[in-house]
Amino acid sequence: MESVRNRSLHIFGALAIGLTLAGCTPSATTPAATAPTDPTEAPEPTNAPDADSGPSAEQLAQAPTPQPVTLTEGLEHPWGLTWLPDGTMLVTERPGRLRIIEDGVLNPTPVSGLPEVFSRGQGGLMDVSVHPNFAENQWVYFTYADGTGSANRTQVARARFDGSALSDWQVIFEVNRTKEGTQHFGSRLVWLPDNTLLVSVGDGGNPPVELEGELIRNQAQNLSSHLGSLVRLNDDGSAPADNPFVDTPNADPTIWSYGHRNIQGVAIDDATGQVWATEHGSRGGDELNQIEAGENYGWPLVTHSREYSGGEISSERSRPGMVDPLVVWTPAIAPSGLMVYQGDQVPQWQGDLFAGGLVSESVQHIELDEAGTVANQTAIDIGQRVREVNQGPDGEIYILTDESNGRLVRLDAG
Ligand SMILES: [Ca+2]
Repeated sequence: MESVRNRSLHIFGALAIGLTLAGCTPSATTPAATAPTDPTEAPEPTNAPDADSGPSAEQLAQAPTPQPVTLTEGLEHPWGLTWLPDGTMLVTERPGRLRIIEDGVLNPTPVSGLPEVFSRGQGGLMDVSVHPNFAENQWVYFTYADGTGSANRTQVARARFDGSALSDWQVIFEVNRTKEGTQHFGSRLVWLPDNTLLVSVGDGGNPPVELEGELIRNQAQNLSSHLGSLVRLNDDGSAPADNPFVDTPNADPTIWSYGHRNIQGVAIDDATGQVWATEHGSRGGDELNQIEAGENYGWPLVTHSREYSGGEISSERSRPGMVDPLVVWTPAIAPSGLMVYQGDQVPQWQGDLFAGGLVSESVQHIELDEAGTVANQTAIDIGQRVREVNQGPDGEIYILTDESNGRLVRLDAG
């Protein structure tokens, strides 16, 4: 089963290039563009039990219906979620706290040892991720906004965690441009199998925010700028020697892909090695992308989204040499948090994507067919803004809701 998916996804990579060159738009070829994003309009699950006879065992086995179960609350705008090798959860809160959850119980005392972060608007403490070799080195990694309202940037730091406190805080990466305002910091952290680290960085903000005499969003096409990119780092923050632009004049060697507006969902399929990312559009035009090293994802030259005022950002939806999204969400779901299901509990979900939505207050369950195209998309109503979706070491799906009284929710196969 996995080997079939493996092959089909690799084949799809070639097909996707063909589609790009042919100028096909994903909104015309996938059901995503018409999928309802308002949770009140979510359709009945296609496997809804028949009222008279009830579902057969076979029907239930084919398509379980995900059910959200709240485990705990009292988290202030929780943002990122990770696990220590012993199963303990670590959760960030955007104002700048790290919290511990053990056996579903929130420890009332925040972890000590974090610096002050720039916590305004979309900025603050964002993602957290445990080093793959945590048992040997005790490193925990963070992304956060640093600076002031007139000059701020996304940073990555690591610190050693002894189970109750952080020490030896080290800033290992900072975005090489400062910006004003409180928008578009990114920022997710995901480890690749070779123990390099992917970090998403936002484009810096909406008009009228400018940098170097033009709209700051244009930085997403500037290979010397981290803004609007996905960077790949060694675990000490240095640039891996096999990054795609290490030999490109004037390009920053940490950049892995670019032309992104603001990625807040990144996931890797361990079975195939495929990296996936969701990014916010402006008004509509949110995207799901298959990420490949060295590729340009178009922003702001090519986009399905419009200015918040309604005007065009670009007349172009696709361009040769730029990668088209696999899914476009219009109206916007405001995607944040992404995972590839790799658990044992529900074999039918293997390789499926689960994408959180802030505005949609839902999790989008995206099923891929054997050819790697989107076969079906279902909105799972959560009823609160969804910031993070992540798979636990127990194979379960966990969700954080972006509220002042935010929740940890588990998605059970009902
Ligand atoms: Ca794009």
